[in-house]
Amino acid sequence: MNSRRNFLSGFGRFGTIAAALSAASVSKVAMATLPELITQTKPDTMPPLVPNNGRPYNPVVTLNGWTLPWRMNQGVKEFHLVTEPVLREMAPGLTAHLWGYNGQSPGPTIEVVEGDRVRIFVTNKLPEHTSVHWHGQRLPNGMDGVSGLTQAPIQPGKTMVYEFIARRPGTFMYHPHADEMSQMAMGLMGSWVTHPKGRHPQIEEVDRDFIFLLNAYDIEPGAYTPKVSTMLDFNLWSWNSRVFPGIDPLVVRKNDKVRIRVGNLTMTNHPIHIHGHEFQVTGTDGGPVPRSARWPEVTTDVAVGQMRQIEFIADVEGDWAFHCHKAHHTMNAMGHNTANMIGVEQADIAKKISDLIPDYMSMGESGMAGMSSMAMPLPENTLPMMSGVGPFGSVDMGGMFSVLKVRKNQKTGDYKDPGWYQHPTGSVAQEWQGSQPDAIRSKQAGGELMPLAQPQAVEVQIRKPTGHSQH
Ligand SMILES: [Cu+2]
Repeated sequence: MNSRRNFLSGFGRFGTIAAALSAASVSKVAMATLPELITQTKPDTMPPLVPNNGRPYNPVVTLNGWTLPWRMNQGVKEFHLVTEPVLREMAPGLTAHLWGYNGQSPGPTIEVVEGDRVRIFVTNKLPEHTSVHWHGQRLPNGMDGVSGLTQAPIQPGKTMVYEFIARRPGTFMYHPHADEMSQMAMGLMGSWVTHPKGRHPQIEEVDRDFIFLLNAYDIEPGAYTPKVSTMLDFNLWSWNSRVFPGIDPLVVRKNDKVRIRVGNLTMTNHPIHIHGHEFQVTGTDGGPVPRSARWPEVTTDVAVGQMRQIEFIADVEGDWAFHCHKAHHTMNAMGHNTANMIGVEQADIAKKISDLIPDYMSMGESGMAGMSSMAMPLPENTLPMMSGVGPFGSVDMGGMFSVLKVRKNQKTGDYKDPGWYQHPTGSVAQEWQGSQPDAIRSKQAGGELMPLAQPQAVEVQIRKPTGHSQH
């Protein structure tokens, strides 16, 4: 109750009113105190939360996140979410001022079991009203969380209660349905998993089950707070409000059956791509995909407002890239709005400019790869466009990029980073040491199959001007 009193005091006389109102409305429903407010400030991937009551299930691992503990109250699972301003380290060197739930953006993952009765208290510590929409759930209309349409908004300082039965097993998310443009651009969102209550014909048991949300921010180099009016030109493409190299690897044991659940709350689609393995899309936020409707893929597009759950057997050891396939989405803020300088000789001009600006550095004369290894002066709180150092040098990546680490010696249930993959001798691409053969060039333009059409000779008759024939 202490933390609750503290935040209410922040609202001055308004807080006193809010406290009186929320206490009255809560006691009718819960007939008890609010569930303890549990917060998390670290951006680390927390170990899966093994349930200690209710129906058993195999918990998920939230990438750079955590699962919200609950309390059982007469057979009802009670959760307490609090919306509040948070500090989120998106990668070492960049901390964003975001809005989140329980100390983090995204908020904690909520995990329940099909058939569970769920009661969620939502306390609003934001400076404006909010609501929570439970994306994908079957629930009474009045629990759907659309501010103004199905409920009054949750005013600052107030707590409202949602209650429904988690009817469908699957992959879901939650987010505000009030001033969405600002609140989602500020990072208010979270994941939700409803586990099947027993064996389900379309849902397989897996060894490792990961979940994260795709989100995006527009934070000017040197700034801390995202611009909320940006519609398309975001400069930080993130997974659970982290960007590479700040995104943890997905660590699995060789031959594990792996499920990865991805939801998209950005303003554009993301083709999510994995190396070295093919997968099937086994479910969406609409439910499990019937087996007869699944096909193999190595990339699946996750459109705006969609969730995809992919599954595969991780049967090849290695450090496999796992990323969004849009090249701009694996870059950080400094990559935006830079001119293409490929092929532009800059030596002379760089010298002239550096007489005026000593720190000046010419950029991108032979592509932008050099950017990742340059020690370039950056504005404070700003990441280089791309970075991350692997065992062979710079990875030249940022944004929506991580690594699937498959190891035969990884212990069951161990998610610790095993370090870089030790490649068997002779299995790494290497420099060709022989001589370079001459290039064989075709003697004529066009191939043999379809030679170029020969232009017809046109006879041109020139009529000389008449009347001056003796020129
Ligand atoms: Cu993308």
